[in-house]
Amino acid sequence: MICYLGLGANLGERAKNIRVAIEKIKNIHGVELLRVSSFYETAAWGVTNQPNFINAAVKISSALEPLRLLDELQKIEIELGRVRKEHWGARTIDIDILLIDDLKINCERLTVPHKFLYERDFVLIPLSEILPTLKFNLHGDDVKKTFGSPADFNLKMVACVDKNFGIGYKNNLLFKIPADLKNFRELTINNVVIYGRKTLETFPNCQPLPSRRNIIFSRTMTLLKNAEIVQDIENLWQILKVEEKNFVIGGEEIFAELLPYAAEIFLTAVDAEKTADRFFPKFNDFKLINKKNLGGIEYGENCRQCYFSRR
Ligand code: A4P
Ligand code: MG
Repeated sequence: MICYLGLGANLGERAKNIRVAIEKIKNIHGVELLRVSSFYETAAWGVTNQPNFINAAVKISSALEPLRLLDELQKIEIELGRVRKEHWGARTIDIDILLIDDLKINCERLTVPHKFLYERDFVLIPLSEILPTLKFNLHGDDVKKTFGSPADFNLKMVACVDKNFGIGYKNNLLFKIPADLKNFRELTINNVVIYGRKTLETFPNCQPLPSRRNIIFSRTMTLLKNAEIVQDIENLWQILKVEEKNFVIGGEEIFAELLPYAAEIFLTAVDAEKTADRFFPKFNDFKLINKKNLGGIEYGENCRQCYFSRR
């Protein structure tokens, strides 16, 4: 089932609460996070004598029964709320189920579509960003885009894949095609490259890539010259800059972790089949914008750079 969730926070580190809640949603067994909206600063709706909210929406696919999904989301609210409760004495995150496919549910614990969905701009504006076909009317409420969403970083993914989306075998890339490497360099040079420790180990002398800001995911490494190390995704969001171009370059786990937050994919598709043990994750929510032949001697016309962007 495809579900859309609305998130809101008006106490504590509001944007962080929402980012952490989104990571927790991503980690629910049976749930796959597909897409995250921008974050919006919104005036309190209903009971108005309270601080402004940050609101956002996410798209997930869920294998859980709706009430089980609600259970899991409420657990996350409690986890985040309880921590905050000690400091602030109030709940700091609200997660609502907005839509589940075309289902209509009306039971004691759950109403879907959410009963006030069409009455609140703080829900409609983020939701319509990730569900462009939504039909709705706005009410002129105070809702302003703000920074703080992982979507602000417009993450770009770059990989070279075979016919089966294989990217690597035994800790090595499947392909080292000069035309593709040149293309990779042109894309990433003077920009940011984000990757995992195992990818670092495939580079010459295990050294960061020159003339680029290197950000490496590692739980064991703490220091490396010409690189910044991040332990987790929240750590990554804190050091990225919206004005930089941020390229995610591998490997499999890092692609899978960051795909829901990505805006663009540059895939070099090689018309060949290789033995692989690492793959680029499946992606649906992107559309092919253009294809160009990269040429080169080895694969000639069968090596194409395909550029995808969010639908
Ligand atoms: N429930 C029924 N349907 C749903 C659904 N589709 N999704 C039940 C989630 N829960 C649903 O919710 C109360 C009960 O609603 C749950 O036990 C569940 O079984 P809650 O989250 O415990 O309490 P709440 O959030 O205070 O109540 P409610 O009615 O969900 O309030 P809302 O609608 O969430 O409104 N202004 C701005 N700018 N931004 C906001 O995010 N949020 C609220 C809270 C008010 N004003 C706001 C915002
Ligand atoms: Mg609620």
